[in-house]
Amino acid sequence: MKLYYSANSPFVRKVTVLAMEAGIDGKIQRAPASVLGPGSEVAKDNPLGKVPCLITDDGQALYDSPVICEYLDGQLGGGKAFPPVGPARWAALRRQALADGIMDAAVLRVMEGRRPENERSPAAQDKNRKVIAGALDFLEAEADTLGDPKGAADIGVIAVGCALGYMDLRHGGDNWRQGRPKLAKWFETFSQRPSMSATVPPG
Ligand SMILES: N[C@@H](CCC(=O)N[C@@H](CS)C(=O)NCC(=O)O)C(=O)O
Repeated sequence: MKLYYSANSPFVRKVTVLAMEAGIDGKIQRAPASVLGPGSEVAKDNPLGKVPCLITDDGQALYDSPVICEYLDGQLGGGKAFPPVGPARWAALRRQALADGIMDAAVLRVMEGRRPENERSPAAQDKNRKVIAGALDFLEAEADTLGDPKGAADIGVIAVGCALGYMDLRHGGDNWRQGRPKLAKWFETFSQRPSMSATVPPG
């Protein structure tokens, strides 16, 4: 299998953490994609021009990260990270969606900050900040349900860990831990999992 990646992408990190937790990371070769978007090399396989994109051994291109994670877990990893149909599954998928939403808004803030100053939208930045803050508040409120940060990790908590890691990487100035002590404590221990410490983004 081949995984198109960029080193700091939180979505790529989510895929790698899941693969490590499942013990199948060694089956994945990595292809750096430094240029993204239309016309890029990855766009030949993923018309959206985004990473992560996984090319399976039978030549199928899979995207986006939730699809890749479900493939790796279900096809090769023994199905530990995606619970079977039932309440635990919907809770894990909903939590992944929430964490992916934090990542989306956090990435948009980075992209916006790279635009020429006269093209930036303070309203868009403000909206993305509020989206992130609201989602983090929600996670703080449900922090007691995140489970043992040293125990089994489903796709929901893996995604939350990667979203928080990306906040530290790109938006440290937000001080997301402030006012969110339970989430901060959970993340402190979750970050120490070998899959998390091995995938700290270089920045
Ligand atoms: N929903 C996608 C989001 C992936 C994404 O936004 N990737 C970013 C890198 S962090 C990207 O490739 N951006 C390139 C672009 O938007 O042109 C997923 O879960 O994989």
